[in-house]
Amino acid sequence: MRARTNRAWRRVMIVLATICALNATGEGAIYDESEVPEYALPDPLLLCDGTKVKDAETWREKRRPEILNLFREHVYGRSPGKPKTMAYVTTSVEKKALNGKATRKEITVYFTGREQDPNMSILVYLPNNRPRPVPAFLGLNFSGNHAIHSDPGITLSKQWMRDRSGAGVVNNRATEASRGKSASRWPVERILERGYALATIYYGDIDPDFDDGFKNGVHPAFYEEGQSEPAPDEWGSISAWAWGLSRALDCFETDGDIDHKRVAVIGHSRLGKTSLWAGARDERFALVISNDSGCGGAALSRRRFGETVKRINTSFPHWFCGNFKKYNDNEDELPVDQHMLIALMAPRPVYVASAEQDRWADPRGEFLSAKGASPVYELLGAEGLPVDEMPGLSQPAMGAVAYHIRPGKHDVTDYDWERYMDLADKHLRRKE
Ligand code: GTR
Repeated sequence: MRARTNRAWRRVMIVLATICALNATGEGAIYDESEVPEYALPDPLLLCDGTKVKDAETWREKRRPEILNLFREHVYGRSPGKPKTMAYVTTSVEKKALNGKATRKEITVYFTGREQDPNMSILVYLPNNRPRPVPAFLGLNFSGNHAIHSDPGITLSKQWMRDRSGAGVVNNRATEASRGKSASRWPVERILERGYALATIYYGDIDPDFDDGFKNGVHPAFYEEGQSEPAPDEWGSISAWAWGLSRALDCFETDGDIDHKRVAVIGHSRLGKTSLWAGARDERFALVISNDSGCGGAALSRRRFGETVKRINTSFPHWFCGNFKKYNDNEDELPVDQHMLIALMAPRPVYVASAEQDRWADPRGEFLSAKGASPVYELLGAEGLPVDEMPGLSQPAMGAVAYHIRPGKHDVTDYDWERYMDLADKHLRRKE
């Protein structure tokens, strides 16, 4: 009798666990191409008043600012400009890091110039055998600068971070055991060998990634008198992270090691959404890379494949601006779609990459978005995505708009990095 009751309980628990797992992976999500509803994409080359954009000047002067504003108002939210009183303090320099291959630097950026306000720490590796200033990859990281490499000289982050079993984070703080835990996503030695610097920042320095009504992170430091949360068209966390990336560029403009005119901004997943928004709003980024960025990143919202606008706004209410919630189950009313975000990079090179098993991020939607941006590139005399059909696995297509899908899961791999550096070699390398 008792054994039977136990068995029955076990069955109930298995059913419950299955339901939870389904929820986490997107129960009810569209994973079948035949279920994608019909949709019509807004034309990136049609002004809101219905006029066709026929030349580069009209794109630059009218349509580009129009689209940028639409994304600001309806999707990511407006952020403040460059603060007048920022301060940069170099906190460490090691000229013989990584067995002499690199110079390692750490720089603290004080956003308001005041020590008591939020600040971010930039970790920089510079190749020692290349003439300075060098081109660089700049990207936010998920688990602290110290997690990107086992180099014991990297300062351990003291910031809040999500507890992750096995990642050495205890009570929301990093421990020594977390050093190098994300190293597979950051092939530092290869990046240096190929002649690039790497700069990275823990995204939680800018805004810790949880919904607290914007009490922590950079937002409060920029509230107007009496303001206690962002207005519906003001910055959510993605906009804040992207704003932080621009502040790193400000810092590079003041130092002679990194060539601020040859910086590629890179990000994975939510940080891929962020690198795209950073590249769109700040044209100083010379190359923009979206690794598996999915919904609210490179994937077209109107396809509703995998993660949808409603899903993302429900799971992560702090990522986008308040206005974006109007488009929950209402994607067709969006005045933009994500191909127009990619188009904002034009004519600068942009790389959109997907992973075969990452269906939550809608690889086809990411491809179509890169393709949908291509007419803008062509209008500006640059090469759009040079294929009409979605390429097969590991067959990168590289115009100024580049795309690949590789086998495997939602992650950043060496394959991804090598392709990004191939695109960078075409556009960021000087004949030396
Ligand atoms: C997921 C989210 C995705 C993606 C991912 C990540 O939970 O649904 O949009 O951003 O997180 O950032 O790892």
